Amino acid sequence: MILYGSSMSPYVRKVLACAAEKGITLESRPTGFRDENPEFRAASPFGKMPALVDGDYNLADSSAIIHYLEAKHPEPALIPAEPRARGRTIWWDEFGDTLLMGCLQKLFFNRVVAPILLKREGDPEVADAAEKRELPPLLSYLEGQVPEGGFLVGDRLTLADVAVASPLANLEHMGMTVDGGRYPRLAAYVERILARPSFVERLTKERAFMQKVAA
Ligand SMILES: N[C@@H](CCC(=O)N[C@@H](CS)C(=O)NCC(=O)O)C(=O)O
Repeated sequence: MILYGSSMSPYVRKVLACAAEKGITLESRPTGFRDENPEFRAASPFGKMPALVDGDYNLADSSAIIHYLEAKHPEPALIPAEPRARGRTIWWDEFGDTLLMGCLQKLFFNRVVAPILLKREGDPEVADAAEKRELPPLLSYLEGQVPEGGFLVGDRLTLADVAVASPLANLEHMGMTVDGGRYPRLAAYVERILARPSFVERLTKERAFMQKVAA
């Protein structure tokens, strides 16, 4: 199976980490922002990453892809079957994709993607306003929800943990961290999830990439 997209995108990183947790090998084919690669475009009708190609089957959208992988390779399960646990897991996936990403992409686009990757001006005011006004309530909510040890849903890793930790990995690429003084549980939780082998290899490559492009 081929996965198009750069893991600098939290959506792509989420799929790669879920696949790694399930022991699925995905051939990662990095694409740039609004990439015109025809195979990628055929798999992603609106040009958004990630997109999956599995033989003659194409699928875009990180959550759709993860549900597909889960159905194809049920074990280990990342989406619990028990109704309440499943509902919560999907809530966290949605929280990561819309609320957290809705805020963080304003920071990442204007501070990294536009000025460093696209070589055009970002809008620092949009990024600053998102950091000041939108991010703190999201982090405070998470601080009250994440466990001291363990996982967001049940007693093992699920899509919920991957979906929440993946966007927060981009903070480091902007020279930021989850402030351990203000959000101690969250800082420890994110560090714990991102230290899993399913994230580590990818994050190491991303750090090297950031060092290269920001030099
Ligand atoms: N809901 C989609 C969102 C994908 C998405 O917005 N990806 C961004 C990168 S982080 C993208 O490709 N943006 C390009 C564009 O909007 O044209 C998913 O979960 O995969």
